[in-house]
Amino acid sequence: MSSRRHIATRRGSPDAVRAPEHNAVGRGWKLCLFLGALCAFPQTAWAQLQYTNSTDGAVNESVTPCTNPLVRNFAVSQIYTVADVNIGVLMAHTYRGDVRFYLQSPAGTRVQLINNIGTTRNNVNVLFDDAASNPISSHTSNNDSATAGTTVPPYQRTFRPFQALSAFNGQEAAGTWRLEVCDSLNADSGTFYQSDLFLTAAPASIGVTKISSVISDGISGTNPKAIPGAVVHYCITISNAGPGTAAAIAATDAIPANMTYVAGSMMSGSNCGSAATAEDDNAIGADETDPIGASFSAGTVAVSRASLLSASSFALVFSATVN
Ligand SMILES: [Ca+2]
Ligand SMILES: [Ca+2]
Ligand SMILES: [Ca+2]
Ligand SMILES: [Ca+2]
Repeated sequence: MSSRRHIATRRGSPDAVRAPEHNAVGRGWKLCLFLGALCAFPQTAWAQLQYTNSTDGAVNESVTPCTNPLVRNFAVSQIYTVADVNIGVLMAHTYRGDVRFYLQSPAGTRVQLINNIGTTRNNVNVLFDDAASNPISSHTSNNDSATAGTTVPPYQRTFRPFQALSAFNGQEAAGTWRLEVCDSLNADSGTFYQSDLFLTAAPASIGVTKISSVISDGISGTNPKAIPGAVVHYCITISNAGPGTAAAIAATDAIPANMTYVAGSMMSGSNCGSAATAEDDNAIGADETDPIGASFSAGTVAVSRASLLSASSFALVFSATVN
């Protein structure tokens, strides 16, 4: 197949009307993007997601010393980039000065939330938030409310944690987030009741471009035209400008009536020039998620990818002939 590129038509997204048409073939094409599915999660807003663990557990220096803490996990299955983290903890304890909490991200980053604060004061009913007015070190004069019947959120008080939760910002959310609760001093004990992890998802910003070029017409070797029988090469590039990771990307492109898709012509890659990974025409098998999937059915090319990091892109190329 010739690599000569006669005319390159760059087309806008998603309605393909920003750039003028430069050849007759391009005019017949529409880039049809189902935007609702193009970036299914997260959407364009800064969304806050809540994960709750309410499995009660005893906390004391015998059962949960800081060498063997009580562990409460939060399973995050969605794919997105973390922009902000808050966490609330509800527990009863007869001597808050015994207590330490740590939060660990799927990437292994650890942040200590409380470090033996409050001496003889009772219980913890606190939302930890970097944006709070006061640090947790100032929580020394009040007993918090915490019984098996206490409803949270909202949490009774809000403090900045012992270490900043911003250490997690920019990390990927998916995986297991781990809260550790421990008792570091003899005497006095308590019960963990509930924790709520609040993760703010950074949105993704998806862009699409489509390029076409007539690569052969069976007559002219140097200046092929879009005449019947001519082969036209197409490339769809999907990019994510961020700031967050995009998930569940799916785009479709309908082949117009005056064109015929060339069976088995799809290839994927990081850009139009390097797209060399064969994509079969069906929509089944491991090749659909490795990580780029593509298929042709009922006159429509479909391309998909489970996730796309910020500031990255991928491409699908294919061919069609003029009827
Ligand atoms: Ca104790
Ligand atoms: Ca396929
Ligand atoms: Ca396949
Ligand atoms: Ca593939």
